[in-house]
Amino acid sequence: AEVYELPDTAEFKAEILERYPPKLAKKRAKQIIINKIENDDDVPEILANTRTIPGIITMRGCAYAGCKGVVLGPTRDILQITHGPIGCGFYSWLTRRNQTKPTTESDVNYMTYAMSTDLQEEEIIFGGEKKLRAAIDEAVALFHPRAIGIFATCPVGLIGDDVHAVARAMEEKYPDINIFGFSCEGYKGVSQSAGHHVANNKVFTDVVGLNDTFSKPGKFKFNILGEYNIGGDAFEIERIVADCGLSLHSTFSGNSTYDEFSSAHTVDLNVVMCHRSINYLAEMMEKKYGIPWFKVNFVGAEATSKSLRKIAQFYEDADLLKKTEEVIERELVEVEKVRLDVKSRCEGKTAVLYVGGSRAHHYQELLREIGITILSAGYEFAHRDDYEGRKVMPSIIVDADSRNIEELKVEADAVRYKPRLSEEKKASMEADGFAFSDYNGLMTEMPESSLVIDDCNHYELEELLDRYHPDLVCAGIKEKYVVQKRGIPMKQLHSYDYMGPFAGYKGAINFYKEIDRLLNCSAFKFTKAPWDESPELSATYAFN
Ligand code: CFM
Ligand code: HCA
Repeated sequence: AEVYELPDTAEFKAEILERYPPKLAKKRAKQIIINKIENDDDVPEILANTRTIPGIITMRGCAYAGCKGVVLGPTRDILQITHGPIGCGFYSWLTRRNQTKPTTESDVNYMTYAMSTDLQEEEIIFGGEKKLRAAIDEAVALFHPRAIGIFATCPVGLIGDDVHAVARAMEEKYPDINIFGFSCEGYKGVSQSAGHHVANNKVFTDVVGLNDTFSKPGKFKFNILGEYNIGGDAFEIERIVADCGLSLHSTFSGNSTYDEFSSAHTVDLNVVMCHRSINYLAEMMEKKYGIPWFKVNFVGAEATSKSLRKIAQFYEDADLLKKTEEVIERELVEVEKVRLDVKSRCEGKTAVLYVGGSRAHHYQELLREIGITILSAGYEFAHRDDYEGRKVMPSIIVDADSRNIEELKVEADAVRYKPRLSEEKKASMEADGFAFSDYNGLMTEMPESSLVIDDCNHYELEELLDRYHPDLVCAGIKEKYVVQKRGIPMKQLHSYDYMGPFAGYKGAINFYKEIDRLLNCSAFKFTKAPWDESPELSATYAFN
């Protein structure tokens, strides 16, 4: 890893903690970590995936967001009904910028609708199941969908509506429609992360495996798990893998359809892009259907090439390997031209990143490619394995908010689903150096003495900006204007600020150019924060 000694990190940490009440300080002390990489990628332990202390301005979202917005949201022909007050459905209405492209076989697209039961006080008092049944009747009459997902919000859980009972009853009424509910009340767990898990479990039990016949042309069939087509990322990945000669069956869930999900068990391989949101499904599909999986990363030009090579190596096919190398060589010509040009203007600049559960790590690759140093980074809701890497890898299936795969009783059906790779074959591939569990965490790849901050809050972010003056901040919409008003360019790594794709080769080019524009735009230097001009606007913290 790169060596960059961020100065006075211990003092900085102590100053932050000093101003917190003792209990909070004790907790945050375990979540603000000064990075240190010892032998064999051993990094310090970090506290993650725990409750945010109430009153803190967190960057996190809720379980409903993780389930409905993140995992199910990007699939176009599962009709999705938010059971709750209208705000939840409204605020998750395409704000994530997950895109889709209906095809001639499947021209249905419900994604542009925000469907909700719009609960009112009356239902909060007397129950909302009747209104949910009516909403399903109405949706069926209007659209006659193949599948309907129902998403529970906080008040629904509090009043005790049973979305699963409603789903079962309505499925009896409409036997040709697959209707399933998600107990993804916002308060479940501590963040979006619990919602991912709820979504994975239900998609696995109620959708995957239902269709043995749907298939796509081509050899080398595989699924990409954890790619959500934000700003068109999946379109770019689809382009590249098709050029290599691979047959992408289903993306969970960017640019996807119900047929692709229900037949996803028919492929040879799953690759996992965002491990945090979908590792559960990869594990369960391996267990039940014998489909091997490994991690890939299509963010960053080098990472993309590495991932393509690994997929090609998995199939052990000479033509595929040759074609893959040709695609890499062809694509890198333009990438390198732009990269070197941009690097000449960005080299030596610094950045901090606080994003979700995998991008704070993935995007470091792209920034490093243009010579930018990462001073600090952290996730909103990742777990320890996402930070510390393979050291804590086994925890992924028995973590805090999991009903683990044993409980789901996914006994392998050895007759119908023969493992794609025999134990012996897998072992011999591993002996030859093929790493199925090649898994690095964010900390193992960050500079020595950089600051790793879990569930970073607005107070800490502002202190950090004052102290270390990074040239660039990467985070989400809640952070954007606080940062830009200070005259620091800010790039949203969730929605990409109306741009994209940023994945794959064309994505890398888009990203380099955008960061170049941001870092070398003089407008930011003329910005004066409103609270500097009118001191009465500056925040006074309760614990001052
Ligand atoms: Fe995975 Fe995501 Fe992320 Fe995520 Fe998210 Fe997202 Fe994210 Mo926003 S699934 S963990 S829950 S890569 S929505 S596409 S950008 S926080 S880093
Ligand atoms: C979510 C979705 C989100 C929010 C982005 C942001 C996304 O977690 O509810 O805070 O800017 O990517 O759209 O992560």
